[in-house]
Amino acid sequence: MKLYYMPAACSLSPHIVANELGLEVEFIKVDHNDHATEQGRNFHSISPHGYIPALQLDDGNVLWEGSAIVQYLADQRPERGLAPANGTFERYKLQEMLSFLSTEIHKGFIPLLYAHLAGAYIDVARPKLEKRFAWINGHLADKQFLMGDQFSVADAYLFALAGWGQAPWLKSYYNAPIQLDDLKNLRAWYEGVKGRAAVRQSILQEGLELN
Ligand SMILES: N[C@@H](CCC(=O)N[C@@H](CS)C(=O)NCC(=O)O)C(=O)O
Repeated sequence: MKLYYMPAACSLSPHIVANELGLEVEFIKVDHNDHATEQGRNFHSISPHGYIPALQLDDGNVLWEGSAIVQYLADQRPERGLAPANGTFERYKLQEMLSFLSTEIHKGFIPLLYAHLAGAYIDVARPKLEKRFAWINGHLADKQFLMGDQFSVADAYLFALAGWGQAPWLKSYYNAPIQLDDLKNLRAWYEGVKGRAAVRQSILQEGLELN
């Protein structure tokens, strides 16, 4: 399998999941500006929307949308428990969380990431994002991970996003003007996830400096 990524982007989520599972995946960097792969291929010929992540299977089929990709990867090693079994209520709760992260957090960041263009829209977008993060902070009050006491693909996704406004090692890539320092549960969760071997491995593989 091949996973197409851009450093420090949302594709860090499937990158972490692949490493957590020890899957054989080739990680291929895509240039943010011209959308060329490391091998000089036009990424649009692989994924029609031109955004990462994209997962190319060995039979040539391509999956895009991070939420689908992480579930596909988790289902390759179901015994590792990164996603509950398909069809169970717990799986729907995971999908609910992935959808929340995708639409409310991931896309909620966009105006802040383009703060210089967003103008007054920041005043609407920032409190919404802060409210969503405050909910996550409360949700983490009595659990170690987003879905309970076990690390899941949702933690990998949130980890990729939560650093955008915070982590010093991401500032040159994604620097959103949002202050999450007071969210103690979120911070503790973030540090815990950052300490995982597969997470550190993924960060380093993307060429990011971890500090
Ligand atoms: N709906 C997609 C969105 C992915 C996305 O927003 N990717 C961004 C990076 S986080 C990207 O590739 N941006 C570069 C571009 O659109 O050219 C998903 O959830 O996977």
